[in-house]
Amino acid sequence: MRHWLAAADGQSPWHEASVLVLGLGRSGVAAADAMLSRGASVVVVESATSTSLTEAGTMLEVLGATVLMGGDAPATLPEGTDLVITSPGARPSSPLLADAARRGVPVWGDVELAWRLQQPDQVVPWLAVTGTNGKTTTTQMLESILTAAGHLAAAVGNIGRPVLEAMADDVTYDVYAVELSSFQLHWTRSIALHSAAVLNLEQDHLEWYEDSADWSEHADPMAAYAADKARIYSGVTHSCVYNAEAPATERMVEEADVTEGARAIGFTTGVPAVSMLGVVDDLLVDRAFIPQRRDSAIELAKLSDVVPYAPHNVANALAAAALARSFGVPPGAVSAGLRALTIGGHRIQTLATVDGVTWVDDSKATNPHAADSSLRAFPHVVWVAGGQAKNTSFDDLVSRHKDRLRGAVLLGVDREHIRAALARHAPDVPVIVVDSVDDRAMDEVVRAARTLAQPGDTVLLAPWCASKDMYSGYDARGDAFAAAVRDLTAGMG
Ligand code: UMA
Repeated sequence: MRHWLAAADGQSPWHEASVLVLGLGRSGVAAADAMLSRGASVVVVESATSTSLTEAGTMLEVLGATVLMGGDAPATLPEGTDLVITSPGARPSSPLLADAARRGVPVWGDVELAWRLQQPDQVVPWLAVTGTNGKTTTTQMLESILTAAGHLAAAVGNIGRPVLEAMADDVTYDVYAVELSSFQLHWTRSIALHSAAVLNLEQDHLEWYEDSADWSEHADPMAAYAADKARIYSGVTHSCVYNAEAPATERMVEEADVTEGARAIGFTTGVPAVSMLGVVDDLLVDRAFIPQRRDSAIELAKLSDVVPYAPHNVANALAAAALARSFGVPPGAVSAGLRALTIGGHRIQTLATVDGVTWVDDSKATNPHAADSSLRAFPHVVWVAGGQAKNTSFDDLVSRHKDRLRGAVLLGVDREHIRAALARHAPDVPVIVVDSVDDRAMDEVVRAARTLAQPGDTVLLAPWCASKDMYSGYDARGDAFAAAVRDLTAGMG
């Protein structure tokens, strides 16, 4: 291993390094490109094959990489590998990463590489967001607020655009709004961000962590997942933003090794204490970033500026505002930024109200906590759920929401798990299980939901589960739901 790698940065002699990049997705391509442009010798390994992967591989070969795909992908590290840069989806127990661990070869994620490469001469402040739910929305809100304040900001990370890609842009950004997943945080080593927020901590992605006993100091998958989330606070220089209504996030701040002088800033959908942002009457207020915080607060925005309005979105807006205020954004930019934002589809999106029944697409609710937030927003619900449950448990939330359920329609590979939880905790709620898995399944789901709904009810697609058992992603699932609702309601109303 190169002796300089432990402290490597943008000025290190990368031309001496042999780097293996695992995965040819968006992060892998950005990482390979960054390493090639600095003169490193790069091997890219990709276990899958497809036309788009072949195209990406060919492009990197032209730039000088060796690309090993499909059947050519090795299960052990090529001799002489100094460093592995992994894609977030690759699990620590995958053969190459396990081999790297055995041989003591460092493994970083693309986020760690980006952090190091911008040191020490092109440092753009990072305001980062993690949490089980709301990350993408909060990052979008943050970017919008920063833009409203006149900053040149880029929304990067898990939101879809690797930080390395933005670093290669022709412009130099004032600040990055960075969404970080637990997978990305797992492979960080040296990050010390300007400010960071953990929005909440609930069960998700436990399949990634199911063998954590083999590669982490936490044998319990949930503890390993939480420990990765908590890494975001490591070394923070300005503000560690936590959810005052989620004690696990506050504990992460208490236990974090931050830079001296960094502050803990809470957010709450109730009245804020000192050093918090919160809600008073119909206003979002700041009692943290003003000199008079002991006895007063200032207005940042109105509740009606938060679109779509739902309690968890108010929490997201407060977290985004806290990060922006930590960066010095003036109060007026918070309301302007929130108002300017158009949130992506499939997030509590109202599709239609016909014959008194409202149809809502929250296909993005892919885990129990997101489904919980979604269900909370409506008093009487015909709940459409199912897909891949990712080892999460349905019991708590089913019993919490049983009184608001008019009925449930279940689909997807783990539908029987949800049916069993409903039978245990809400035996009086009528349930229709759709066994079809083809293109017409969603039509059946929507027709079934209509038979259960009464005027005033909401039919809510909040699946609790990932979608890949039946669809290419949550967006395709939401589109199928919206199309089926359109077909059903076309002649009604
Ligand atoms: N691969 C291997 N070997 C392995 C594992 C993976 O060769 O052992 C290959 C796969 O075949 C694939 C490639 O690696 O072709 C890339 O895999 P990837 O999905 O990990 O990475 P990217 O395409 O670079 O996308 C990643 C994030 N994906 C995941 O975390 C799974 C994207 O988040 C992110 O937007 C992107 O980087 C840019 O930062 C997506 C996501 O689903 C949206 N994130 C999860 C979530 O939000 O819940 C965490």
